[in-house]
Amino acid sequence: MRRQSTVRLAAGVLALSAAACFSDPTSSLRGGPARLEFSDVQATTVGTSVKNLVMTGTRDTVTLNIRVLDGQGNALAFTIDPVAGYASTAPTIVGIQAYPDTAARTVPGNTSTRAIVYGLAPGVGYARISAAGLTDSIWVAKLPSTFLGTVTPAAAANEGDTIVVAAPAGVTFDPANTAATLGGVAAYIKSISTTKVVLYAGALGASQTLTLTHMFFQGTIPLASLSAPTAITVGAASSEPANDAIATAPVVALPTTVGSYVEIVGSLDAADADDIYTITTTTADSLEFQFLWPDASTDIDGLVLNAAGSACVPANCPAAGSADPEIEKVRLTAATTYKIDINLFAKGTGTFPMVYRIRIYKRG
Ligand SMILES: [Ca+2]
Ligand SMILES: [Ca+2]
Repeated sequence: MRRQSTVRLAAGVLALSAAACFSDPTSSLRGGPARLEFSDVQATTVGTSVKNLVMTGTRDTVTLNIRVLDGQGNALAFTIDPVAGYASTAPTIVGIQAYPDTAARTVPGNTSTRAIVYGLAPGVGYARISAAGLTDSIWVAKLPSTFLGTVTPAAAANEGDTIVVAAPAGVTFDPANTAATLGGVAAYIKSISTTKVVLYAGALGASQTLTLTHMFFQGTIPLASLSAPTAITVGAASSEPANDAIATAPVVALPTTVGSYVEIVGSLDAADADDIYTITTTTADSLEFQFLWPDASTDIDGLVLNAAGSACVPANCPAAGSADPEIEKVRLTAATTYKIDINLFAKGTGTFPMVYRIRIYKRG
C-alpha cells in the first residue's frame, strides 16, 4: 500500500510540473478588447450569408445583453455611451437604445450592459453598437403583421371580377403554395407569380377579409398568413339578373387558339339556381366545357343548349349527371349561337352561394 501511494504522488507531481513548464498559448490574446458579444440574437441564414437576426414583429422589442471580450473570450469591464454608443442604419424601421432602467442597465463590475432593439415598420436594417473602441452590428428584420401590398379593386368588386394582389417590397409569394381566402372562403387563383396574385371575387358578402398564405419576407423568412388591412365587399355578378333567362343571357367570347380556354366565375343559390350564357361560334369547333365547384355533396349540372334553349347539344345533356366536375366535349357547328346553362340541381352541405367556374377549352 505504501508503495502504491508513493507512486501516485510521484505521478501527480510530474503532471503538475509538466503543466508549469508550458505557457498558455492563448495568453497573448488576453487583455485588450477584441470583439463585442450580443446575447438573444439568432444566427439565421439570409440569402447567401449568415447574419444576426432579431425577428421582431412577433416580439416587438428584444433586450440585448452586450459584453466586451478579449481575444481569449474573457469579459472585460467597459462603459458605453447611452447615446453615441447606439445607432440604426434604418431609423424608421429599426431602433436601438440604452436600457431605460439605469440601475438595471449594467451589472456590477461593468462587464455587461443592456440595450433594447425594436422594430418600427416592416423592413430590414442594422442596429449598430459601439463600445471600447469596437463597433459591431445586428441585422434586424421587422416582419409585417398585415398584408401591405396593393389590392385592386381595394374595397368593392362584383362576383366573377378579377382582383389583382401585388406584393409589397420585401414580400414574395410562393407560386406552388400560396393560397387566398376572401371572407374565409377559398378564392380561385387565376394566375400567380412571386410578386402578383390574380384571383376571382367570389363568396358574395360585405366587408370580407382577404387573407394570403405561404409568403416569404426577404426571400427566405416564412410568413404563414397575412390579412389585408382593408375589407372587400363582393356584390352580385354584373351578369345578374340578365343571366336568369335564355333571351337575355350575356355573351361570352370563345377561345380562339387550340388548347386555350376562357373562364367564367359566378355563384348559385336556391334563389338563383341558373346562370345562363350565350356563345356564338365562328368556325366549327371542338369544345370542352368544364363545370367546376368546390363541394362534392352538391349536384350542379352543365347544359349546352341550342339558341332557343329548348334542346341539349348533343341530345341527352351529357353534363347533367351526378359527376363532379361535369365535363362535356362537343363539336359545334360554325356560325351558330348556343346557350350554356349552369344549374343548381341539388344543394349539399357546402357554403352558399356556391362559387363555380366554367372553363371552355378549344380542343380543335
Ligand atoms: Ca349567379
Ligand atoms: Ca342567375
